[in-house]
Order: sequence, then structure tokens, then C-alpha cells
Amino acid sequence: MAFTVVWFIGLCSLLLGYGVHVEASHLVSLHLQSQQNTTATHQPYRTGYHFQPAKNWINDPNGPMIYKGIYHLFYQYNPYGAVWGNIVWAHATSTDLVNWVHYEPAIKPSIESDINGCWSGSTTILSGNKPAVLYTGIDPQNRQVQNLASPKNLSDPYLREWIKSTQNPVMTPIDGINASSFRDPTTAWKGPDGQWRVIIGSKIDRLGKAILYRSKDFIHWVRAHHPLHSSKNTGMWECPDFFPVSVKSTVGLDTSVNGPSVKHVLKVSLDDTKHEYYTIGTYDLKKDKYVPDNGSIDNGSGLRYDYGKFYASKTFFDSSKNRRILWGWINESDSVQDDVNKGWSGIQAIPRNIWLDKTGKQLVQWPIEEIEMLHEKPIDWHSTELKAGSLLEVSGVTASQADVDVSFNLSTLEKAESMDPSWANPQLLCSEKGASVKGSLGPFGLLVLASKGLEEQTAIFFRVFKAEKSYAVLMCSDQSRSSLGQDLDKTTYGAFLDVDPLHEGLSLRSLIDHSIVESFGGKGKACFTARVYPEVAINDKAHLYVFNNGSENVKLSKLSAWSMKKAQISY
Ligand code: DQQ
Repeated sequence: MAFTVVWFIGLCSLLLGYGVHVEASHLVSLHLQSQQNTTATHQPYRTGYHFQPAKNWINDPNGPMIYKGIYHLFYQYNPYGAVWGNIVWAHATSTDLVNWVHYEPAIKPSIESDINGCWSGSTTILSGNKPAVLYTGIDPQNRQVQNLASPKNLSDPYLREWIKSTQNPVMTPIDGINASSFRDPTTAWKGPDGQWRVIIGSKIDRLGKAILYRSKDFIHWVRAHHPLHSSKNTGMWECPDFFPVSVKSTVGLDTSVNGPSVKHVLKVSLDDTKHEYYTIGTYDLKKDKYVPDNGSIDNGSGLRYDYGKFYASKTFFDSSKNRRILWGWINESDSVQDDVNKGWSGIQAIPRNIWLDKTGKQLVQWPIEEIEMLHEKPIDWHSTELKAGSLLEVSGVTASQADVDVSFNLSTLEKAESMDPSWANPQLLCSEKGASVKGSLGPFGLLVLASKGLEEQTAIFFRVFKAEKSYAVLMCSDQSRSSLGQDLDKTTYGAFLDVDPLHEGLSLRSLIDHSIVESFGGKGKACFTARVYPEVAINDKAHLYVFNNGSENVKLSKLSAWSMKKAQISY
């Protein structure tokens, strides 16, 4: 490392000047960007059923879609190293969203308007079932501009070759748009006037905004006088996503659908914090504006898809199963040098089905059903008393590569600790009251990727509190003891879960995959992705436990667990 020049982002932007955006969550090194990796032979952190390429850096999922029965996933990729840089659109297809085949990158720098990088964007299916990609290109002046690309041969369902429009760039940062804050076009939608609309993430000072463009032909785009939406003190909005959800059912809707039984969701990825938040609201067609519902918090403390590591996400409408599917990038929690040593960085989360909860106040997510084709060696436990202080091992599954779904029932909240109204920050509360801090009703939940002596463990658990007139359910993902290794981000994550623990019970499903734990609480009402690097609890040294560290007994009403087969990903 001594010979490598590593800059922090701020310094990097300073040195390289106006217009240069560098991936903000990462240390960037010009040497490392193009360093060929030597793939380490010992790779305990490679996943078994998550999407990842053979090597190198990946980030945002781009342009997911289904075309002629084939799912396509593009993603930000550095072909030359395990750190961000040299970005192209890598391309893979699948018939089931689980097993994947890779092709040559679909879009790489080749024209003036993308010569310094092909950044994030989305696909829109135009009339006649013609996919079109809008993506951000970095031009020779390092300005962010928007480009259009289309498949060369529509009769090839794998869409292996893409051609760029001769009219590129189709949107440029003029008339006061900040050229280094103008990126990540969404899937476009059609308004009642027949015109296409698309939003581009941007900011002016600290005002985050979604700039709206309209087009009749998808080539000539005219900027609307007002943004679709903006919000103070949120900074740059990366990877916005705007889509309709049904208020009546869990089915997904195509992006242009609107009407009385439809609400809209606007999600933005905040560059400043590397967290995403979303609001639920109304898309006012007359004003061409989005208005979040009262109570839908419109800043970084709003609702999140995932309270752990999950960023730059994007949904698409899967017309083959009438569902909306969410893809998200899971960043690493180790050091840049660790990534260079292991030869890769970044994974895509398991695709999630996403819909509006019946309260209308939040979204619900659940791993796509196809992932269940990887289940093997099922384990079923029925109603067991989980006594105060108990620790039960779930044996018979491959604990490093498993899917586990457990439900708890509470018969009374009488003995629950009282909720202190000052405990407004669930993440802080989870880090103060980690898995080893005894309580009354909780902590209880799962210990995953745990070593035999429990020196290493990732704990996902609940604590139930009595609040003034009701109760509060805290859900935590505690990584503080996930690895004996140093120089890792072991932040504890937390959120309050909007379920009635007495009548609905509390459920927790965790997808465990060597170095990733994706957890879904309350049947998908709160999700957490943990990125962990155990040193002892690897492969067959990993164990899975159910625990209750509270002073009250809890009923475990059901537990189902499976070992997971490996997904087939060919490169
Ligand atoms: N990643 C892309 C940008 C986007 C950022 C560059 C979000 O287009 O804003 O790789 O992670």
C-alpha cells in the first residue's frame, strides 16, 4: 500500500476539479483502479447463491428488465480491478432470477458522451416491445450527460449487442444544472398526453431534486419547468426510482399505470449518507408533480427499504408474473486493501418482491419465490417454549448457506420494559442494547454465522417494550461480534417494526450466505442486510442458534430452515 496514492473523496474532487464524481463511499486509488487482481485461493466470503461476478468491483444494479421471457441484469462494473473505476455496464441474463449467464459488457465507453464512464441508468420498454436504455455518460470534460442505447438485434432474446444513438447525448447539464450532479435516469413512464417522462437525480446546494424531462419520441427531451419533487437538506439524489403501487393488492404495476387505486413511491439514494429512503404519495398528473402523503417523511430519516447495507437500488415490473421486483447493491464492510486482496468487491442482494402494505403507510418486501428452488434438507420445529436465557442450536442445516424462517408468539406484554420516549433513534438503541444486553421481553431471535464458542456471531433479534398506550417492537441486526477481524465496519442496525406482537406474533426470516445475512422482520416490514467477515465461523465451522436473552419466556411457534444449494452463475 505504501507505493499507492490513496485519496479521500473530498480531496480527490478537489484535485481533479469540477465535474468529477468519485464513488463517495470508497477510497479511490488510481493505481488500484486498474490493478489486475490475483484471485485469492482462500475465499470464505464468496457467496453461494447471491449474484456476483467472478472477480472485480461491482456496484449499482442497472436497467433490470424482462424481455421475451428472459430476465436481464446490468450492473456497474470495473473490468480491471476490485475498486471503483473504469465503469462499464456488465450484463447477465437468467430465466429464473437465481441462475445467471454472463455476456460481454453491454455498454462501455466508446463515444464522446460516455468516454469517461458509463454510469447508472434504467430500461424502458417502448411500444412494440422495444427496450431502450437511458444511462449517464461522463464526457471528456467530466460532465454528466444522459445517453440512449438500444438493442442491435431485437430477435436475440439475450440482447447481446447494444448500439448507441447517434443523437447522444440526449440530455445535457445546461441552464443551471450542476454538471457533476446530474445522473441516473429512471425507467420512463407515459403520461395521459402520450409523452414519455423521466427523472434524473440532482441537487442545487443541499436541495436534492428529481429533474423531470418529457419526450414525444424518446430521443428529444425537454426539461420541465419544475422538478417532479425536491427536498431540502438532503444533498445529491442518486439513483431515484419512481413507480406506482396498488392500494388494493400485492400485484405489481407497470410504470405508466395511474388511477384511483394507485399510490406512487419515490425512492432516492442519498450520496451524503449512502442510505436510501422512500416516501409514499400521489402523482398529480395535472401538475406533473409528486406529493408525499402527510406523515411520509421526506428526508434521510424517512422509511428505508433496508436498514443495513443496501444502496443504489432499482425496481422493475415483471410482466410475466405481475410483480414489482427490487434489486439493490450490497457494498463491502471491509477495507479497500481487503477487497484488493480478495480480488472482488460488491454483491447484488437477492431480488425482492415489493408491494404496498395494507396500512398504505409502508412497503413490504419478500425474497422472490424462485429462491426457494435452492432449498434442500428441510428442518421443521413446531411450538417450543424458548425459556429465558436459552440458546438452542438449529442443527442439520448448512449454517453458512441457509434460509431460516422463525415465528414467535407472546401471550402478554405485562412484563415488557417501559419504552422511554427519548429512545427515538432505533439504531442507537440497538447499539446500546445489543444482543448480549439482557432485557425482559427480549432480546430474542437468531444467532447466525456463529462459532461454536460464540466468539463470533451475528445477532438478529427483537425487543418488545411497553409504550404509553400500546407497545413498541425494536428489531436489530447486531454485527458487533460478527468477526474477530479488525478494520471492519461492524455498525449495529435497528428499526422499529410496525406489527402488533400480541395478535400477529413476530416473524423473522434470514437468508444466510457466508458473508451476507439478509433479514426480513414482520413478514417483510423491516429489512436489514448485514455484511460480515467471520474468521472462525466459516463454512462447516458456522453454527445457527435461536436465543432468548430476556428474563421472560417466549413461545417459538414455528421454525423452518433449509440448506441452500449453490446458484449457477457462469461467467
Ligand atoms: N454509482 C454510479 C452513479 C451513481 C452511483 C457510478 C450510486 O451513476 O450515482 O458508478 O452508487
